[in-house]
Amino acid sequence: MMMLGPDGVGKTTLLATMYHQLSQTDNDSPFTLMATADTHQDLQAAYEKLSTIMTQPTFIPTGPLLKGTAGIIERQFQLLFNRKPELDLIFCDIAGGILRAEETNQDVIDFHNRLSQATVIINVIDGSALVEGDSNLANSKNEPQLIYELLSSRLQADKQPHLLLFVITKCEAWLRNAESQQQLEHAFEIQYEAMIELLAEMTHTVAVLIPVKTLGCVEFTHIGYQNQVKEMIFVRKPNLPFQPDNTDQPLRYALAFALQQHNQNRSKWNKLMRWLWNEDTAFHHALVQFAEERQKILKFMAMRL
Ligand SMILES: Nc1nc2c(ncn2[C@@H]2O[C@H](COP(=O)(O)OP(=O)(O)OP(=O)(O)O)[C@@H](O)[C@H]2O)c(=O)[nH]1
Ligand SMILES: [Mg+2]
Repeated sequence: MMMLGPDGVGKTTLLATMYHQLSQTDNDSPFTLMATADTHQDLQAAYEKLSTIMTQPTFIPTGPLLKGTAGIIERQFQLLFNRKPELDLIFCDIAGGILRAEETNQDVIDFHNRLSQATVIINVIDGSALVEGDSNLANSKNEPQLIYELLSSRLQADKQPHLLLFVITKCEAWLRNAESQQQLEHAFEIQYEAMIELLAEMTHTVAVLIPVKTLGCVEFTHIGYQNQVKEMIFVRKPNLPFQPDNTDQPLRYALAFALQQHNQNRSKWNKLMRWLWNEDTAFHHALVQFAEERQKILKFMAMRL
C-alpha cells in the first residue's frame, strides 16, 4: 500500500485517523487489523498529538504530524481472521518532499521500487486547495500532473490489478451538504481530467474518490499570506468536537481489495484445507460483510472502470 501526495496534504494524519477509527468501530467483525508494536506506538502518538491540538481554541498547523518522518516509513500491520494471522500488510508513508526530489536521490529510487510493488495506491489530496486555490496554489499543494506522470507509467507497465484511492482531506467545509460536495467532486473532475481519462483505458485498475473528515472540527475559511506565501487558512469550530469521520472507508477499501487478491492467489493445497474445514465459506461471507460496510456511511463517487 503506497500513500502518495506532496508534503502537508495530510498523509500521516489520514493514516493515524484511519487506523484509530477502524480499531474503534469493528469489534464484531471476524477480521482484526493489528499494528506491529512500532506502528501502533507511532500512530497512537500521532493520534494523541492531534487530540491535544484539537483541545486548543485556535487551529495552528503543526507542520509534519510525526517528527522524523523523512524518507519512506513502513507502517506494518497484520490482518487476522478469527484471531489467526491471514495477511501481512505494509503501508508506505512517504515524506511528500520525495515527489519533487532529484531522481538520483536514494529515497527516490526506493520510492519508485516500492511504488512498483504496491497493489493499493492512496493519493491524498488537499481539498481546500482543490476547490479554492488558484491553479498555481492547487498545483503546488497537490501536484496532479506529477501524480499523473508517476501513475501513468506505473499502471500502464503492468497488468496486475490495482486499486487507486483518491482521498480528499481538509474538506470539512464542503461536506456540509450535497451541493457543496458536488463542488468538491467537480473540482476534482476538472483538475484530474487527464487522470480520469487514463483510468478509463485501464482495465485492471479500479479507482474510487473518497472525501474524508480527518479532524471534523476544522474548516477552511480563506486564503491568506504566511511569510509572503499564499496559504490556506483554517478555523477551529468551537461548537464541533474532534471527530474523524469516514476515515475508515479508505482502509476498508484497501483491506477488502488486498484480501480479495490474497484469496484468489491461495495455493491449491491451502484451498483444499480451507474447504475441508469449511473456512472458505466463512471467509467469503465475512469478506462480503466487511466490504459491504464500505458503502453505508457517506455518498461518494465511485468510478468503476
Ligand atoms: N485543516 C486540516 N488540516 C489538516 C488535516 N490533515 C492534516 N492537517 C494538517 O496538515 C499538516 C500536515 O499534516 P501531515 O499529516 O503531517 O501531512 P503529510 O502529508 O504527512 O506531510 P509530509 O509527511 O510532510 O509529506 C499538519 O499541520 C496537520 O495538522 C485536515 O484534514 N484538515
Ligand atoms: Mg507525513
